[in-house]
Amino acid sequence: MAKGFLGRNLLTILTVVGVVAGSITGVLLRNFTGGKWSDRDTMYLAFPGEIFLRMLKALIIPLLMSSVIHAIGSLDLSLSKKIAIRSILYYTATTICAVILGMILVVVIRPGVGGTPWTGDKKEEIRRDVLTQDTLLDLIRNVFPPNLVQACVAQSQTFLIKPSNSPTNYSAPKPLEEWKFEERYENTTNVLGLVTFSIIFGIALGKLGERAKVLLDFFEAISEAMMIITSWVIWISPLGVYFLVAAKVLEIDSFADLVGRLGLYFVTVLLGLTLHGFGTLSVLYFIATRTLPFGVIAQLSQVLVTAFGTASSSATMPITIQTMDKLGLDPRVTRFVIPIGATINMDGTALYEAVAAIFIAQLRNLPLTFGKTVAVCVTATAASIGAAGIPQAGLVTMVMVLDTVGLPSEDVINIIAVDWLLDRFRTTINVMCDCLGAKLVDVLSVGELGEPITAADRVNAEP
Ligand code: DAS
Repeated sequence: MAKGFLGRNLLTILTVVGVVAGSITGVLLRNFTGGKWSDRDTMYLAFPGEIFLRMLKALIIPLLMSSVIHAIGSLDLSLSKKIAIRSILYYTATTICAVILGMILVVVIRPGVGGTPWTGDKKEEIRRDVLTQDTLLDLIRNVFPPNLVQACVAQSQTFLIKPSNSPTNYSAPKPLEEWKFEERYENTTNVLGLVTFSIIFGIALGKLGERAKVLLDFFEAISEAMMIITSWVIWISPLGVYFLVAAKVLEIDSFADLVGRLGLYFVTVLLGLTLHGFGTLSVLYFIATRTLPFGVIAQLSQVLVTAFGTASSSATMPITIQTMDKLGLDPRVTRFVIPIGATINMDGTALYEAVAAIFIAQLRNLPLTFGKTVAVCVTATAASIGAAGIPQAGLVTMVMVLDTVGLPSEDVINIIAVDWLLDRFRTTINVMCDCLGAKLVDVLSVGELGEPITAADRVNAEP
């Protein structure tokens, strides 16, 4: 029993150890040196952690595009356009509601506001200047370009135009003060463009039917390979977290203040997930079916506990589908809604990413205009569509959200200490939302799929 628990939660335990050890190291260094660490020393200390973050960033594009293209391209549109339209409408409505709820809560509760004035911007600039002068470190850094496509473009530019024009440091977004909404929005569009292209390309492949099977298998293989690589990289997180936390403790002005703000951030996300899971989803379910979903939720206990324990929508899927069959849903609906939902419908993740990005901006005392807040929410929605149903996938795409909206992606370290636990809660809401979606579509599709069948009928009917 204990061995099983340890095996299932080893990564979580190691990550917590990494956070605690990093905090102790940072505090000890701070005391022994009287806080006289230069920015260069802090950057060297954070350097292994930055390599970890760059590895995560490099995963985003292949993981995001392959999972969305395969998920959309595998939709069986012949089954019933109505089921597909109802499912996509449900996913869109619940994700938008989640992001708006998250935005309202983090703007009202303001967990990051009033914290120690974050002097990191200047330090960020100094750090980056320091690094670009150290060709050895820069060379190592660029072995892990944060964005493979951007790296390819930049590299091609070095051949096509004067090298001085090519960015020597891909990951240095402008500090928020220099953030022009139009420019950042263009960057946001790039990320959105990736997700939008993937959805449209997936629909086109779906229309090709058998002719596109090989290509869909190709994208499925890429998606699964990227999930394997992501699970490998995530195993480095305890080490990456250790160095990033130690460096951050040295940089910040008040450790106690950051811990307090982190607690308020944790409560904000948890409140949002709870309100969304038992409030918003219930209202949407009632509007569509004139019944409340609490009876259905009560029958999902095994699914929700599995989602919380594994922190993975994909790993929970077999239990989810089996439970939906036991509840008597039409298997044709379940096998349509659940797999797609586990890939592109992640309300918990969308809410968490909107809250986290705005919390990080608040920590830096950087006022977000309405337009910039909208850019954060739009990017958080796109990131949740692209996040895979595996542990801490939301952390991977969080880095993309920060990069896209102009916040230094290293700031993800401010929330990494509690991400392993929030991941479990947001995965539970992700799965709950998928189950309620399947039940809602099943209720609305009664009589439209010809003879209603249950999994039992299907098993009996099979030769
Ligand atoms: N763990 C992801 C899932 O399986 C969610 C996330 O990382 O945000 O749904």
